Amino acid sequence: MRLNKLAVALSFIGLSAAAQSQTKWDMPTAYPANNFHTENVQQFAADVDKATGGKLKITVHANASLFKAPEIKRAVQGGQAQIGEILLANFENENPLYGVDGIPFLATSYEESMKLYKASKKAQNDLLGKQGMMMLYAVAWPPQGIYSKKPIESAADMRGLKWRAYSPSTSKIAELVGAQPVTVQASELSQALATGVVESFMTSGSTGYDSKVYEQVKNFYDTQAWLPKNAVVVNKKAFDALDQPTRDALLKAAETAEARGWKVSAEKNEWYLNALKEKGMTIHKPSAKLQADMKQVGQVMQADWLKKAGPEGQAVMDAYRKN
Ligand code: PCA
Repeated sequence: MRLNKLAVALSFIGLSAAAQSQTKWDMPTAYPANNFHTENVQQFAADVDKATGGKLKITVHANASLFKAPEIKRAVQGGQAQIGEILLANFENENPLYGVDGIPFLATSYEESMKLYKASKKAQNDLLGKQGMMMLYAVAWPPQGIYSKKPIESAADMRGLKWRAYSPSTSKIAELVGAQPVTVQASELSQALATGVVESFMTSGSTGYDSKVYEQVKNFYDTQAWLPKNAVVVNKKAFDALDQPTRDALLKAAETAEARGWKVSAEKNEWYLNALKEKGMTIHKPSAKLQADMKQVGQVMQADWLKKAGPEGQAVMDAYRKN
């Protein structure tokens, strides 16, 4: 009898120890399940699960189903979610350093975008650190071009257009060309187009494809203006609560996800543009005038950014230019 009781007690202890050693995290993201960033995040979560023998389970909540895109950062900061994927450029109003990869024509290829990432990562991670978070990895979106229902030959043709913005800098572009910005997150873009709330915007071939914009919009101007990045950020307290092997496994999976993500982004860029063509869109090389006008917009925004970002911003810019 006594022995039995002991056995039961021991098995309870065993059970609760097992339950305690399994950690469950929620991971909100803002883009659809079939988006390449989301697929990468899913693979990351699967890698972590495998490497930790199921000790750290990350459940991905895609397509802004748990938190809206601009709310994910605060949710991770406050611990409502332990980990999440954010678009860094969404937080430029909080600190200009977050928005450096949203400046048009500063870094326009994957190679330049990687350089800019390396030049800005520490400054951004320090900011996140002050907010109780840490960046695990970041991956660039494909280059941003202009989608428009109406053909566009120069920036003057953009005057008055109902313009979808996803970030402070995409609103600023609208202001500079005289379009009317409305902020619409990717998960609501299809609907905004279908209901006529917007008729033009800048984003990647990826988001155009994901949102089936080809059903409403026939023109894409391949300006290759900038490559904004998604970053996976973790709540520092949640991270610190993990045991060392689990932390190591998480960091290693993050490193792998970063390399995989950049590769897939570049590979799929062409695929997306071809897919848009197949769906009936015209992929235009922008006219020399349009490209020059947009570069000028970029110049204004870069000068503006440097003014706002001060010496820290200048240091990031210098480090980028130096490489
Ligand atoms: N897609 C996201 C951000 C940048 C991109 O290519 C969006 O349009 O919301």
